[in-house]
Amino acid sequence: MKPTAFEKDVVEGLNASPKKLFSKYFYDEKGSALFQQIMQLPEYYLPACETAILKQKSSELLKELPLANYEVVELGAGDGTKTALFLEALIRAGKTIRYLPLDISPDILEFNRDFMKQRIPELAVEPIPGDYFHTLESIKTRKTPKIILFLGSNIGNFEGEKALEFISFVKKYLNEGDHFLLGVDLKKNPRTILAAYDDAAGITKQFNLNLLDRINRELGANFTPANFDHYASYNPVSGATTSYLISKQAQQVRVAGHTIDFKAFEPIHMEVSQKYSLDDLENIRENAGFRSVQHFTDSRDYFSISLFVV
Ligand code: AVI
Repeated sequence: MKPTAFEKDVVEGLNASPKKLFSKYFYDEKGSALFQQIMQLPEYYLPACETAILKQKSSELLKELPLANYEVVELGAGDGTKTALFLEALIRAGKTIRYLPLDISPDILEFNRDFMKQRIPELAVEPIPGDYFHTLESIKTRKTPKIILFLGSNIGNFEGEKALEFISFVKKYLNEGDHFLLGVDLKKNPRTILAAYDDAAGITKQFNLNLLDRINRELGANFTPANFDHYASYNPVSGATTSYLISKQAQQVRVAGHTIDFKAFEPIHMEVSQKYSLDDLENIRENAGFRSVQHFTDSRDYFSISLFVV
């Protein structure tokens, strides 16, 4: 039988040097529940900052969105709870909107639709399941002006040049006068950032180790998660927060018929969570070919919702 993409990525990643797993595989049922816990952690400031911006800066943001009609397309929409604040502000300003949440998970889209029906009954919701690439293609020919949302610092999990590639890719689906609203975590005190990815309760550690459990469950591997430690680092020059699992000892693990050798203290690269400065975002604007970008930040300038205009 042909190996799944998950099996192929895991086997290739563990045979690479340095070893690597993809953070997109964190989100099985247990991993998604752990991520919900992370979002409640005192150290993980990101969701509270983004919510504060949506609450406090909506009227400023709306001044930049002059039309009466919009389709609001949300990439990786999730449960939509934060987005509701933005959608409500648009409706309060008298705009007619249709909300198109895009997500890989049909379950979360169902939750999102039910949540919106309760919270904003007059809102037209059209969920689109699938990955970004295929679902953006499916809305390409729509004529109503678009606002594309990509919130939650999800752009931070695109490594290196991939973030700019993705933003340039999204831009291809936008016409003159359309907008792209990007939620980005900003460079700040390195200790604040590091604490967000190395919480005292150890939930982020469990979140990383859960991927080893998932590989055990789904690929019949025999990882002993307790033989690995979680290590997060932040590079204040590049703005990259990088998470690793470190093998505590020399060990062998069987994964899908392959034997993987670990040396003592050998790392597995798990995730990058990139942080940006406003200058970095200006460079992205220029390189992706947007006309302008305006930043809406929280009171501590921890996080930005940046509005890119085509
Ligand atoms: C989903 N993403 C934006 C989170 C982040 O901050 O990079 C995932 C995460 N990883 C560890 N904590 C949270």
